[in-house]
Amino acid sequence: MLPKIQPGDIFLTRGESLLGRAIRTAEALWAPDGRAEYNHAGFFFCTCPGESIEALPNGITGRRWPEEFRGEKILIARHREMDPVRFWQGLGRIEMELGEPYPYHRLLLHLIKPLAEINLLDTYVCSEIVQTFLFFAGLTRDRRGWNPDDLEEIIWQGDPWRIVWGGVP
Ligand SMILES: [Ca+2]
Repeated sequence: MLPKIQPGDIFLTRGESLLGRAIRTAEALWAPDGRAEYNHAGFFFCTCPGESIEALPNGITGRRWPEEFRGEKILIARHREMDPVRFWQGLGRIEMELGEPYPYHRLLLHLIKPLAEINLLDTYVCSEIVQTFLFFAGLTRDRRGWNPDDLEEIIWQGDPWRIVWGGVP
């Protein structure tokens, strides 16, 4: 049974492309547990049908849940304090990024994690889109560049995060 998505739910996905595998390998180098399950992140902005906002290879755009996620391992999580006001505050900032190209150069910075904590151009890889959304929603104060594994580690710490769904749709 697939979950009912709420605006502001965030997700992590695992892709088997060469790039996805390369990202997980780089993440694992810096991971506290030495492994990385997911290489991509985004959030949902609408309930039914679920529509996402993500930094994808064709730019900052969206996909439709669950059709366009089929075959990908996904973990969906919800912050206890996400509400309509916070959601619109976060989305208001991310709307400025829609249609922007994918910042491939920042993937290189993420190879050396401390460098990824510097973001002079204000461009975002996938997990940084989620992080910026949460920052402007007032749900994190951390502005150092997160990768998808950082996000997973945060989610598994539990409250205020709760897993909504995990699996392969
Ligand atoms: Ca990990």
